[in-house]
Amino acid sequence: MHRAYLSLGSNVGDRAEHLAAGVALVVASDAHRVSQVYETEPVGGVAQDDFWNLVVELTTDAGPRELLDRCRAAEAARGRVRELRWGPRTLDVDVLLVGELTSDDPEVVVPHPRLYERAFVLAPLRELAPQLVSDDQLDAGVGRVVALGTLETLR
Ligand code: PH2
Ligand code: MG
Ligand code: MG
Repeated sequence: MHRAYLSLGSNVGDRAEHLAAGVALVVASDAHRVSQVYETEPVGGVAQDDFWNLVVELTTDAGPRELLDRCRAAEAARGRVRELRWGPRTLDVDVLLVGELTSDDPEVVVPHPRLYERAFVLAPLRELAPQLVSDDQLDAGVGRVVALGTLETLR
């Protein structure tokens, strides 16, 4: 068993419903914890609406490939079409960390290569795992983020 962390984001349609459905699909039957929802400024890509982002921690035996399959199934279930890189999306789910494992599979690089660049990942990750994100790392993350509360209170 290891602790794995996934990042979920949505900026099209009913963001709370996309995130809630996404969480249910990616956790499968694994024990898990969910961060608050953060309203976040889009980083990169085209001008687009603000995202809602959160991070899920899984206690799991699943490896990077199996987690990637779950991410893709959740995205497909929310009607995501492959679009512009970094463009608007109903649901994006990315594998951030899988315990101490590393993966150089080009489809699922672990740790996520941009994990420490982005406040929309660092703020919810630090909420669940403060030991993984220092003050300086959080300060270096790009983009405005505002905690909105738990997903349940937003639905
Ligand atoms: N995802 C991206 C690119 N930019 N910006 C925010 N705020 N939130 C995201 O989830 C996000 C992004 C690529 O997946
Ligand atoms: Mg992404
Ligand atoms: Mg993605």
